[in-house]
Amino acid sequence: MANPTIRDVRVILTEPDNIRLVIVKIETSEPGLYGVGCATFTQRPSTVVAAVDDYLKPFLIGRDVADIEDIWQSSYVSSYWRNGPVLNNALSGVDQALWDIKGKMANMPVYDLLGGRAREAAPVYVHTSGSSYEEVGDKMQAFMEKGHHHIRVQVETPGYATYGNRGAAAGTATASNQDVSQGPIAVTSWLRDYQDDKLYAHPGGVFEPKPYMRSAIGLFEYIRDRFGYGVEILHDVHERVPPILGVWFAKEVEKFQLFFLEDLFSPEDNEYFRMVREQCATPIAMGELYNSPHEIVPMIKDRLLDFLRMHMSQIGGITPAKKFSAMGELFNVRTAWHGPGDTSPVGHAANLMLDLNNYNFGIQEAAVFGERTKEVFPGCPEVRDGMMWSNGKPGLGIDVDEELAAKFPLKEREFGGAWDTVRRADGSMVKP
Ligand code: GCO
Ligand code: MG
Repeated sequence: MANPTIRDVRVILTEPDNIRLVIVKIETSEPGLYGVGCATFTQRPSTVVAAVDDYLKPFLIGRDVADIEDIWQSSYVSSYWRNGPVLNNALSGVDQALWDIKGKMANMPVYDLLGGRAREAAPVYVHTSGSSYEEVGDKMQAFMEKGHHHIRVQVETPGYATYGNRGAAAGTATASNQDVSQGPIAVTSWLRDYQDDKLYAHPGGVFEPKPYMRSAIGLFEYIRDRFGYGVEILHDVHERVPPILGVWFAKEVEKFQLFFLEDLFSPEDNEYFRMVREQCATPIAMGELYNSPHEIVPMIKDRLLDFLRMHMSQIGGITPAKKFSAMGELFNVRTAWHGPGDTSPVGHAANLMLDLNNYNFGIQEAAVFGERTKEVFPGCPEVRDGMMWSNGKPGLGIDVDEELAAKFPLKEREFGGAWDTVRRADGSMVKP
C-alpha cells in the first residue's frame, strides 16, 4: 500500500506571549494525517515564510512522506547555496513535521523511532537574572525550592547594557553613573549625542567588557559564598568580549566550577577556543549561532567544546541534529540544545526527542512558556522537578491550535524586530 504524500505545506505565524514564533504544518494525502515542525527565526520570520511558500512547497508537493532523509538532502541543495539561517529554518519546519508524521504513522513518539529512551526525562536549566547579586540569589533560591539544580545566572553591570538582564537603558553609562571603581571609561560626547538623537538603529546601550567581567566574577563569588558548590551554575557571555579577554575570563572563573560557560566567543572566533582548551578546564558550551557543518565539525573533531548548543531549527531540524549529536558521542561531547523563549514549544518537543534518546545528553535549556503559548500549543513539554517530560504521545506529541494561534498575529516592531545595537563607550558596535 502506497504511503501518504505531501499535499500541502503551510506556515503558521503566531505571537501569543510577545515572542514571534514560526511553525510549518505539512498536510498529507491521508485525511487527518499531518505534522508540525519548528521554523522559528524570531528576528526574520517573514523571510522563512517566503522560503517555505515560494521554494520548499512547490519542491515538495507530491513527495512520499516516508522519505525524510531524501527530502532533507534534496531540499538542502535545492537552493544550491546552503547552510544559512533562513533556508535552514524553513527546512527544519519541514523536517520536524515529517518526523512528527512518521511517529504518528508508527504510533510511536519520535524518541522511540530513534532507538528508544536513554533516560526517563531530561534535566533542564532555567534562567535567573537581576540588578544585584542578592536578587539573582533570591531567584535561584526560588527555583531550587521547585527542584531545579541547574541554573543560569546573569547580572546587570551597573550603568551598562548587559546581556540577559534588562539592565541599563541605552546611553546611561555616563560619567555620572559609570562603574568608576573599574577606572573611568568616558562615554564619548559624540556617542552620547548620537544616542540622544537616536540617529542609529534602536540603541541597545553601552557595553564595556571589563566592568561586565568583574560584575560576573563578583556574582559567582557571591553565589558560591551563599550556596556553596552543590548547585550547578551556568553563564552566557553572549560573545561580547574581545577574545583574549575571553581567554582570561575562562581561566579566572575556573575556580567557581561552572557547569558551563556559554558563547565565550563569536562563531567567527572559533579558533580562540584552542587557547582556552590549552589553559583551563572551564566547561565550554557553544552553538546557538551555528548554522553550518563547517562551523560545528571542527569544534567536535578537536574537542574544543563540551556542550553542543545548536538551535535545532537553525541547523535544519532533527535530521542534521541527530547526526551532530552522534558525532559528538564519538568525541565525548554532550548535547545542550538551545531552548530559549524563541524556540517554539514544537521546537522544544523536538529537542526533547533527542534529549531522551541520546546517550551523550548534557543538559536541556528550558523556557518558562506563557499561559497563552501553552494554550496555542497543546502538548507543550512539561517541566517538573527540574526535568522536562515527554507525554509519550506519537510523533512529537504536540499540536498547534490554529484558530487560537490566529488570534495572536505578529506585532509590528521597531526596526523590524532586529537585535539590539550594543556599542562600546567609543561608539563601536559590539556583537550581540
Ligand atoms: C540563550 C540565548 C538566547 C538568545 C536568543 C536570541 O542562551 O538562550 O543566548 O537568549 O539571545 O535566543 O534570539
Ligand atoms: Mg546563549
